[in-house]
Amino acid sequence: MTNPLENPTANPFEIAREAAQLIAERTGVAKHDIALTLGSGWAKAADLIGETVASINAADIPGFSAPVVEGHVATIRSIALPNGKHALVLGARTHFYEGHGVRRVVHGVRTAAAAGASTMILTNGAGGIKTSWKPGTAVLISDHINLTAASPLEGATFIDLTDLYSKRLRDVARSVDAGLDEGVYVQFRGPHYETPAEVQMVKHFGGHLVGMSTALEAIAAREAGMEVLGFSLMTNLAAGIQDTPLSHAEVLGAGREAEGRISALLAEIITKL
Ligand code: 8IG
Repeated sequence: MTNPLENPTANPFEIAREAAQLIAERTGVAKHDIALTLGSGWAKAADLIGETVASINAADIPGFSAPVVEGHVATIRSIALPNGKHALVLGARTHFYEGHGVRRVVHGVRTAAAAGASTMILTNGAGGIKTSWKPGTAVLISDHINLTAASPLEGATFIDLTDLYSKRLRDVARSVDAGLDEGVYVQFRGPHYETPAEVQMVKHFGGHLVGMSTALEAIAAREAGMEVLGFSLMTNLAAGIQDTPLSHAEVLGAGREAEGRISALLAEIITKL
């Protein structure tokens, strides 16, 4: 099945509106307040934050497609939160390295905005550069460096990215866990991990986490007027910081180990939003 976003003359915001309308119909929830993208290690949060109202196969919604990475699920879930709000959990992240273009990468965020969400919570698994962080550490994203050489914005769309990762929301997160550290997330294109030299470059220009998602999505969320909260689960030390090779199995293992703890933390933060 071809994805409507592959048509270069299609309007991606129009497709996001269609997707949001179908989600509203299928879930029976007219407006969602908060949206979450749950990356490696964060999936359990969906079970903890509230009552699942509906679970939809993402591939049935315009513009979405099945995920390619093991450990990712291709469902869109509507969850009723204890405070009466509704959360939309996007379990079908499309990564830039898949090569389908930036429109596909940010479609979930645009759909969430069209569904009414004013808060976007972006989570991921990432490599860490600070040696004080051990695998399994959850880190607040304070800012990003976008090394993809791409942008979700098209044309002369000049968007301010000061305070992109909302200071207000980071403070809310720290009111739940005062020990939460924060760092600058650096998005590489991937899918290869970095060389040790690239990791040293990142370290010198002020990055603390390396990954393959989130920055492009955060930009699209800001364009849509959403407030962004970002979290990385550090699953591994970045290449050359740890002296052993990186493996996807190691990443998945650290995610499984940390999953219960960080998902409970995220669920508690959501009650305060
Ligand atoms: I999980 O070390 C995870 N994702 N680029 N580098 C990059 N992405 C990652 C890493 C990492 N760990």
